[in-house]
Amino acid sequence: MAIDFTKYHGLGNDFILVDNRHQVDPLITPEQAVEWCDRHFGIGADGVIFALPGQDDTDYTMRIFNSDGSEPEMCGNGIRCLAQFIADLERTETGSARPAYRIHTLAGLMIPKLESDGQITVDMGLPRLLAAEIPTTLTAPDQQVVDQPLEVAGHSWQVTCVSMGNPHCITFVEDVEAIALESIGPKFEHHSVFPKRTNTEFIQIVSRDYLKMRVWERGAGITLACGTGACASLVAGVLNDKCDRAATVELPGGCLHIEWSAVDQHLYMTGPAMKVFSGSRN
Ligand code: ZDP
Repeated sequence: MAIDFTKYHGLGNDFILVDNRHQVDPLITPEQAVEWCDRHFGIGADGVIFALPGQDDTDYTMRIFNSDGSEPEMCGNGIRCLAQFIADLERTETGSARPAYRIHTLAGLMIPKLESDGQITVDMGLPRLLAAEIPTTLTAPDQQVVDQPLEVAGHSWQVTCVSMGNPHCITFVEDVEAIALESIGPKFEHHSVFPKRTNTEFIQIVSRDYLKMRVWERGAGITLACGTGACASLVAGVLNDKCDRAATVELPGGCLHIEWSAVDQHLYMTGPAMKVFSGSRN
């Protein structure tokens, strides 16, 4: 049976969106997701995202398969794409779309809001900072990992770990362009101190409200942007007193605005989500 899909991207972090609103199980398997994501033999994407029926008082549920078939808890650029996808579906079906959605994810409740300028702001909830919550064995389960040494590829890196529902390991560097991401990224991802593997961000502090970031994603490799990674990196910057609670994060695919609210301690991420094309695939 052919399955309809639509491709979206958030700053070049690209996803295949599937309308799964009438069934609680994803319409394709993780193995099929690997094939669909292949850039030469498939459709090409960093992941496949399903818009599923809501649960626990939410409008919809989001699930995502990475391009290697693993399932992350959350996806920041992906949830903006999901919100735009649902709004586009609702507009086609009823002529109008709601301004905000309550989305259930494996990382808890997320609330994307469609702004009048076309951008999408997502309430990404609270960051988790304890080692057990990342998870990492770098320190005791009830301690935070802030500016701690980690030996990777014969070099000692100072790392800070933050979970946005999914794990992130952040390192501040003088020059992000000088990092050999393709060779060093997998060594962080698969390091034995990260039992669920980790996303890895290298951050250059340009000023207290402007960060440059390059990312190696768990299960997807080098991507042009990572929303949860941008949020985690801003939190790491604040914990290390390197940046303010609101900043622009520049990624290879463009900029996100990230704010760690002093009022509710939630992360708010603002950025675009663009439709690329629709198709169907067996
Ligand atoms: O945690 C993981 O396994 C990530 N690969 C999930 C995807 C994160 C994403 N890039 C984001 O924007 O947060 C989609």
